[in-house]
Amino acid sequence: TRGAPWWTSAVVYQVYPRSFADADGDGIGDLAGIRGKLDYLAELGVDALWLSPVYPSPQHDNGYDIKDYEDIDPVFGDLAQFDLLLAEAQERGIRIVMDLVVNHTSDEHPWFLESKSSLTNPKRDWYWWRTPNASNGPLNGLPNAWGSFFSGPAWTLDETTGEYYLHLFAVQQPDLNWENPEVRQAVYAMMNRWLDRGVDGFRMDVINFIAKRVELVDGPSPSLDASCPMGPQIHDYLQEMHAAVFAGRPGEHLTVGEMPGVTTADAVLFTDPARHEVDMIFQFEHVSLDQGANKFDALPLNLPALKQNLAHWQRDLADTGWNSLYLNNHDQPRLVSRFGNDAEYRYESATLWALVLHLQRGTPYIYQGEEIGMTNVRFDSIADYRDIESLNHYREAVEEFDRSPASVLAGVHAMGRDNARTPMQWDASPNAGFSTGTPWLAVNPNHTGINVAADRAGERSVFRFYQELIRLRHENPVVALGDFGLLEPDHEQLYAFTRSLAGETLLVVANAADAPLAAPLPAAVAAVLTNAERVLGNHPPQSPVASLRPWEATLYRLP
Ligand code: TEU
Repeated sequence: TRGAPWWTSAVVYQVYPRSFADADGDGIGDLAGIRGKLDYLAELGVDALWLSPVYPSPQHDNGYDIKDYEDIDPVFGDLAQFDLLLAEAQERGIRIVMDLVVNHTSDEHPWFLESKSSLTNPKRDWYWWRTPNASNGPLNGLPNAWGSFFSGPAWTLDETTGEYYLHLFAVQQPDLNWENPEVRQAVYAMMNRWLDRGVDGFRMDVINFIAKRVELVDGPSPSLDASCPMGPQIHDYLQEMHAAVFAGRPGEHLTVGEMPGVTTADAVLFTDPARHEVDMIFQFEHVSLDQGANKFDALPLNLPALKQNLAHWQRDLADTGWNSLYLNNHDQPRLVSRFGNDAEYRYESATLWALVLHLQRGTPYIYQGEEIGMTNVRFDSIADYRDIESLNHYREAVEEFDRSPASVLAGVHAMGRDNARTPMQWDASPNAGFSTGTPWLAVNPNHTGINVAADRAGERSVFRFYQELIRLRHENPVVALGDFGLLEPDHEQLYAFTRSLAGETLLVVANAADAPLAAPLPAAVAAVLTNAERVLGNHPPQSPVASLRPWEATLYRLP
């Protein structure tokens, strides 16, 4: 891997600060809490932390609604605390990647307060303002038919000036107008200040949405579901950002752009190093396969579809570009509940998906708690939930569409974002060792059995399995850079693939099902298994390999 950027052999760990560790006992996680867990993260072996937003915010969307890009929200600490965290992480060889949320600000950001104050304010054009639609058609005054991602229209009328502003997300998250060069320069200057402070990069929230298809904004447009708002000028913006922020700066910073709705062809353009846009993106195709009409409409997992989709990303970005690898984050259900069996085979299925993901080519992201196999939660009442997306969806579905509360709650159980946001389970004590106060979102009752202390003390440990995977990536160029080849793409329960580099080949063989996979294994897999050396697995070794046990996953090195 000599010459390749550091992140090609690295693993990133996502911290959701609100839910990670609470040092001051107010029930909300904080920077001091994260600092207290740096030794834990160093033991796990991760190379970088991505911190979900810690900037001052009214917290309508847990910090993705920022009112000051230059400071730390008092609920998390202050800039001095931040500098300490940065220094102590970097001392341990752990880099810090910040969340950059610049598609929108909070409606309490001074930029927006100025912008909305009058039609002639110098910052009026920093956001998307439109006059009410004159026709009395179905839009009923709305400038276009876009719906927001958090239910309801993407436009809200502001009384002060009688115009609508655009918000792809919550009413409290007005979209910045990147067509205005002043907006772009203000963002670049802010990014430069964080880099000067010493941070190692940015995860860029819905960054492809900063460029809007202006003809859709102003046209008799389809709803947002039918078409991605991303405009073609996105490439110009990202190249301009690169030149203004990263070019000429010493050190290698990591940039990962979150990009809903993009294809592999888009991704090649975004991540081609020669184009200087971003290092990698978070794509959404593989986490949309089990969603029906909307994201709360959960469908059963179709394994061939999932592995073919991920293989398609592996293939299309093999020569140019780079993949990120993730199966969950703060917006997605827990992977062991969604793709595995979080009851009877929790250890086996958590480690199977870990092996399958970490052995692909790209940079793996671990979401906090994934490394101990944390699961989804099922609160009995919608009153126990905090996520704005789930709450808005519930209200709309029950009150406007007359759906039964039980069926809507079932969707939230399966797909809601609070599944990922319950506090980190450190031990079996009443608040799971997360806080001495009352947690802002209740801990998952299963923390008495599923927690860091229990996992690490156990004979089988998800944490130790992740440690092994991280070590393998650090030490083996074939894991970081090898070519990917999917075997048996149509098989309903076998997930098998090879990685090869410079004459060395690794083989992953996994049975992603509760049922055993009876011998003989498909010929393509059986043939390469002969004489293979077992490197890592989640079941005791068997020799010769006969039928695969439930959720059995093994990594082999081929002779
Ligand atoms: O998410 C963008 C996004 O499109 C989705 O993942 C979103 O969370 C939603 O579930 C769509 O149905 C990013 C952040 O990751 C998310 O936490 C924020 O709420 C959102 O942007 C707005 O900033």
